[in-house]
Amino acid sequence: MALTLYYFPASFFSQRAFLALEEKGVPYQRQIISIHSGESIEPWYMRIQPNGTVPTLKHGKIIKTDSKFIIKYLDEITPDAPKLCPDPSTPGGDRVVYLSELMQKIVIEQITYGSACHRHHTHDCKMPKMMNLKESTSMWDRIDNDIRTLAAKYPDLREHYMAKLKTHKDRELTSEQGLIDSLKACDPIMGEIEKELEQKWNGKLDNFTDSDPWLCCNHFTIADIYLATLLHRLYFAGQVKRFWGDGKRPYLAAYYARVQQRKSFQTACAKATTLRNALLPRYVHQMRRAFPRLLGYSVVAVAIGFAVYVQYSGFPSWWPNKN
Ligand SMILES: N[C@@H](CCC(=O)N[C@@H](CS)C(=O)NCC(=O)O)C(=O)O
Repeated sequence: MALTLYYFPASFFSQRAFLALEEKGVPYQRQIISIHSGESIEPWYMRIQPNGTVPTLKHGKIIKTDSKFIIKYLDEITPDAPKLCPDPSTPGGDRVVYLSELMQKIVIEQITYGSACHRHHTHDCKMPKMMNLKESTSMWDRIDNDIRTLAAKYPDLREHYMAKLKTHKDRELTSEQGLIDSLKACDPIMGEIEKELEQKWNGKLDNFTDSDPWLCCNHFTIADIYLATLLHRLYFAGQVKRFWGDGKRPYLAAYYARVQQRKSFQTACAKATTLRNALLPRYVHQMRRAFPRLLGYSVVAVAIGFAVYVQYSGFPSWWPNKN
């Protein structure tokens, strides 16, 4: 049975699921859902993911939403592969649970949008310039208006649309204070991870081989998926200097350099976060959405052009019935 991942390449939580699929090496398909132009709130998508968020994994009739449950599900369907979520009673298994829950506490959406909108809190921010405060605010306002329209049009989905509006309102992703608070709360978590790596790697900061451990275990686990995607996002948000730049946390710096060599990371994170991947899906979706209207305009324009032509020059010779 085919696996399909609905995702957005630049989305943090999508990258977790994408990386897990690449780690597992199972065959699967991907379908981009543009979260910035309202594709994730289209009724067909809300019917499979009522939160209207990415990622979602479809496996035949089974639908898994939320990156954490997708990762757990991949363990279930690949019983012979190393576990991304090892049993907490196995060596390192308890640390996997503890550290992945710790990283879940970071409000990454606030750091992402906040950094893009308030660049004076960043250093060398890689987020597209058009994700500035004005553009981001008007983008979220536009999406919220679309949600209201869709809630009125699709009564069976109204409850989900209203819940979605509320989450958008509660988060206020573009708030500067929200960014400051989230960065502050992230710092001790990065400190704990640095300590964990120091104990695990014991002075080793380069020339890693396959036999060297990862964050908690000898193999790559969900804790590594969370850390790899987190460091990559902080790099994009221009937060390297704050958290591990200038020799501040050498193990985190070594970890990020090491994970960039990993093939799964290159596919799911590095190649996925190009400017093209961040912006193109939005335009493709907008064009697709506008297509019926553009087609309508074109038909009307051709009809008017033809009528004007007939008025001045008569029917063309190929016209079947000239009477
Ligand atoms: N807890 C969910 C979070 C999913 C989520 O918030 N995804 C973001 C993209 S990173 C999204 O779809 N945002 C669009 C929106 O909230 O409208 C998970 O782990 O998958």
